[in-house]
Amino acid sequence: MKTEKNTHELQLYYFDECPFCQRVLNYLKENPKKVTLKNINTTPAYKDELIQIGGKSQVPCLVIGTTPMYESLDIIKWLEENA
Ligand SMILES: N[C@@H](CCC(=O)N[C@@H](CS)C(=O)NCC(=O)O)C(=O)O
Repeated sequence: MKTEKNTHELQLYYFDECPFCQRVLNYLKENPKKVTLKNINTTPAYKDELIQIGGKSQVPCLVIGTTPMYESLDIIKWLEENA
């Protein structure tokens, strides 16, 4: 159940060819949220950023404030409940 609304900035690291990323992007298309999209293939600096934040380049990764969350289904569930 939704209790408090998230106040952190949200950033989604992804790349287009990743089916797990598409799962999250499709969810966002149908449920627009204030999330900054960062394509790690078209902007290599975003990949470096992602590795700095979470220590790996796995996508999709939702960064909530400064905290990385991996796993597409967990990300969608979190967005449903908090964003
Ligand atoms: N179970 C994960 C799978 C994520 C995944 O396998 N992502 C691939 C791209 S499609 C990846 O980032 N591989 C590179 C890595 O793990 O560093 C999810 O549902 O998000």
